[in-house]
Parts: sequence; C-alpha cells; structure tokens
Amino acid sequence: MTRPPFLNFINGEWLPAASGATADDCNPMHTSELIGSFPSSNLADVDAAIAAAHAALKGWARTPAPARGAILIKAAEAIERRVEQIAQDMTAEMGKPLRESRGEAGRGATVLRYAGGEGWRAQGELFQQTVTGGNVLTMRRPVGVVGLITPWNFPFAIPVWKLAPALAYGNTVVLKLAQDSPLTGLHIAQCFEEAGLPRGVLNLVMGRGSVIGNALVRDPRVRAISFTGSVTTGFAVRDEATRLGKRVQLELGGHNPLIVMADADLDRAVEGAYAGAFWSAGQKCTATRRMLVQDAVYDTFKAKLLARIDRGVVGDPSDPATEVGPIVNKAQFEEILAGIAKGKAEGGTVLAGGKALGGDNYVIEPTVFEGVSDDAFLSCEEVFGPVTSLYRFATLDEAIERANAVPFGLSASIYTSNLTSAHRFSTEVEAGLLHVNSQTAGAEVHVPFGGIKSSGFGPHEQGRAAIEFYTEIVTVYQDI
Ligand code: UN1
Repeated sequence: MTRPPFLNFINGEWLPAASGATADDCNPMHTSELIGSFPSSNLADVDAAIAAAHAALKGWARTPAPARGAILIKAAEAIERRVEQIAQDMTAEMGKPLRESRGEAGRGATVLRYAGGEGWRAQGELFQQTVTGGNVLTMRRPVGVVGLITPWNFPFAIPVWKLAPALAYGNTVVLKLAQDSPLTGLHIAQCFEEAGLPRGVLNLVMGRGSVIGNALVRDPRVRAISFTGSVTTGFAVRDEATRLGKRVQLELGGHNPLIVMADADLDRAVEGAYAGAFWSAGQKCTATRRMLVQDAVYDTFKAKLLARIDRGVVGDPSDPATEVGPIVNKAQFEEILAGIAKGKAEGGTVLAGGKALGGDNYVIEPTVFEGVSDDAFLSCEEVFGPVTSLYRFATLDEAIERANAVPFGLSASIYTSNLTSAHRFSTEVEAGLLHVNSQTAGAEVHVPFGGIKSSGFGPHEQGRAAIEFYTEIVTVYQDI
C-alpha cells in the first residue's frame, strides 16, 4: 500500500494549496523528525472544495441509496487492506500508542460497513390519511453540502464517523482535517478513490481552523456543520452557523467522573480508571478527569491505582506494549504542564507523575492528584492530558451531586455491584454516555454518541441517531 500524497483532495484530484503555502507535521515522540509538509490552505482552496461538493450534489443525491452504500462498503474494504499503514501513520504523527491506533483504524472500517448498510434500510415511514385513506409517507432527503471540522485526537475515527452517514444519506462533503494529524485522514480519501466514489463527493482540505473552518461556516453553499473540538471554538461555530440558518452539531469537551462504590470489584475499577485517564495520554474528550471513591475503599483503591501506574508502560507509542505515549505537540505539552503547576499551586498533592518523561519527546508521566478542592481549576477545567484527581466521598447522593457539579456532560462511569446504585447513576448523572462497570472512554459504531450540557449541541452522532443530522424529513400526501 502506498502512502497518500501530502496534498488536499479536491474534486477527485490531489492538489497543493493554491498559495503554495505548507505547514510541517512532526513526530511528537522524536520532535526533530518531520512527518511531512502539508498544504496550509486558504479561502481559494476551500472555495474550490465547496464548489466541487456543490457540483457533485445532484448526481450523488440521485444515486440510489443501495449504490451509495455499496461504495461505502468498498471503502471499508480498502481501509481493511491498509489498517496497519494507517495505524503506523497515526502513531507517528500524533503519538497515539500503536495498539490504540490499530483499533481506531479498524473502527473506521466498521463505521463504513454500518453506514453502508443504511443504503438498504428504510428511510421513511408510511401512514394513512384521515379522510381519504390515501398514503402519507415521510422521506429523508440529504441536507446538501456539509462541512465537517475534525480534531487531531481521533484523526481517523472521527472524520469517518461524520462522513460515513453524510455520504450514505446522499450529502456531499468538505472535510477539514486537523493540522496536527492530516496524514492519517488522507488515507480516507485514498480509500474512497479506490472504492470509485464520484469526483467532488468527498473533498479534504488541510489548514488552520481560523481560516478554513470560518470559510466553511460562512459559505452559503454549505448547509450544515458538524464540529468536534473545544468548547470555545465550538460555541463560536454554533453562534455563527445558526445566525446564518444552518444546521450545527457540536461534540465538545468533557470533565468525566468515575465513581467507585465500596461494593465495586476494585481490580476492575482500577483497570478502568487507568485506561480512562491515561490511554492516548488522556487526549480524549471522554477521558476520566475525576475519580470519586467511596470512603471505605479509598485507601485501597489509591494504593492499587498507584501500583498499576508503576506497572504501566510509558514511552514510545510505536512499541505495541506502550500504554501511554506523548502529547501531540509542544503547545499542548506546555499547557498540560502549566495545568499541573496550577493544580499544585492551588493546594493539590501529586501522588504520581507530575512531570515530563524527559528527552526529545512530549511524553508526560501519568499524573494523579489528591486533595484538590471541588472548585479548584483541576476539578472544573479540562486539562487535555494524562492528569486526573482522586476525591473521597461518603454517600452515593454526594457522589452524584459532585459528579454533576461541572458544566460538562459527556461521559461518566460507575463501578458497583449494586443494581440500585447502577440504576440511580443511569438516571441521575448528567452525561450523554454512561458506563456501568466500564471506563469513561470508548464508543461503539452502532449506538448514539454525544454529550449533554456544554459538551454537545444538536443531534448525536453515530448509529441511527446520525440520520437526524444528515437528512431532512419531507412529508408526502399521496391521494389516488
Ligand atoms: C472514544 O472515547 O473512543 O474527541 C471516542 C473525542 C471524542 C471521541 C471519543 N469526540 O475524544
């Protein structure tokens, strides 16, 4: 398998930025190693991509849904043939440990298989009219050209899970890839090229969000925007897009709690805590930021977690044994270290980690705080790295109240063997993704994914939920 070229993919062609400008993509494990120089696109490139998507829309929307689905399935097969290359590129350019990169690349293919299958499923309902008994049917139409703005932390899965339903339901796409991990995303275009997708249906551009993202949001030919990223940018995207009468879907940050009850299987809880807080170096919006542990087991849980951290494999993400790799870039690395310093300054005690590994990389050791007050920075703000805090609680009421005391509402976990506690957690904790006896991160392709409160906006992604965002319902009264 060949690597995709380091170029934009517009109207079926691989193109440099019209201005010729490029941006460098470096390996966060070996900071002097250049992965490639990618187009730093501007308005001219976005305009060309939108024009291509707009021109391709009628033909693609008229293509029978099963034929569209068949192309998605072919793209899934193309991904399956190159999972290892995609995973290696992902690990090299953004530092995700290889074992997770492999899973993510494979997940992309599964998403396409699921969305492809939608081509053969019902996309409407049939009713009878009250007076005549004639048919009333609902039909789902594509929204039009959709703009997808995707982050660097899931550089394969997130672009795919947005574009798969978009294409399945007949929309055409302009996808903005994140500047820190564009190579991974370019594989998607290459796989669709192999699958025979008509030109212009899927266009990929790279560049700064402030340039490309804004252009996508403002252009009247783009009818809907799906964005995954930070709350500040997301809210700005939402405000501008809704002002212009567009559909918007946001997937934003989280401050996800893990509740450990005294009746929990503590070894399982520790595994879930470690994975949730530290895999992908905590660079997931679903990562565990707070661990609330019931009094009676607090000391035991803490000792077991610290022992697990000692046993954890931290370092080179290209080693399949590595669990915790580097932070994506220098700016994020420095921001996380500043967050740790702030946590200490506000009175938190570092139980593990708290510093960089050292050397020519952006690795930060898995870091655990305790003694952080509920209104401190670390308890409220998302530090996007391997940093978590332990809190002691007495009753489930107290744990739920504290779990809910943040503006975010993405994911949450409880470890318990008590059905009543699990039920109360599922009904009272304010998050879109709730896990009983599993870690806060992770998402299956066939069920809805999304947050509530300030973690999200608009219909959820994935599974059948995706149809709500990527289609418009029309109702047809059909008398004979
Ligand atoms: C996962 O937990 O596997 O950007 C997916 C993020 C989320 C996706 C998480 N939107 O981290």
